[in-house]
Amino acid sequence: MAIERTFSILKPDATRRNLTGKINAVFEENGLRIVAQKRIHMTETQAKKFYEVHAARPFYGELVSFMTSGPVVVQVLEGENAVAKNRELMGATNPANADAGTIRKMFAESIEANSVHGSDSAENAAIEIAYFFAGSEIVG
Ligand code: RTP
Ligand code: MG
Repeated sequence: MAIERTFSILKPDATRRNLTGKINAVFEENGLRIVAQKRIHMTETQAKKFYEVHAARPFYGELVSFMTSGPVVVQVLEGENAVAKNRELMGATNPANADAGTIRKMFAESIEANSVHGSDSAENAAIEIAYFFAGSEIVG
């Protein structure tokens, strides 16, 4: 498998509880390199567009409110099989169903405040990375 990049967000519940270092340590200890990172407060417009795919779902409004409720850390992670590797490290969306040792099992508060986002495909990773980062901000 070639070296790949994925897009990650440390969500407002993680920044609020000062967990960014602990979560980054999980990435780094498992072969993912943080090649871009910045702390931002997402605007409502940004969050709505980012989660547009979920616009028809009942949780969309709450999700947008949650993602704009505090700062987030947006990141580009690089490594072998990075998309799948990150999804594996994150664990299931609902922490109640997440495997032991995953980020969501260790840190998530609820199905919504679940600490991390990770792209679900290489195609979406490229779109999501370009949504938040200029090429010059990514240093591999
Ligand atoms: P993500 O996109 O954040 O990496 O998470 P995911 O693929 O595991 O979950 P997805 O189905 O794409 O849902 C996106 C985010 O919406 C929130 N959510 N809330 N209240 C609910 O039933 C519900 N379901 C999903 C979570 O924050 C989830 O990560
Ligand atoms: Mg998703």
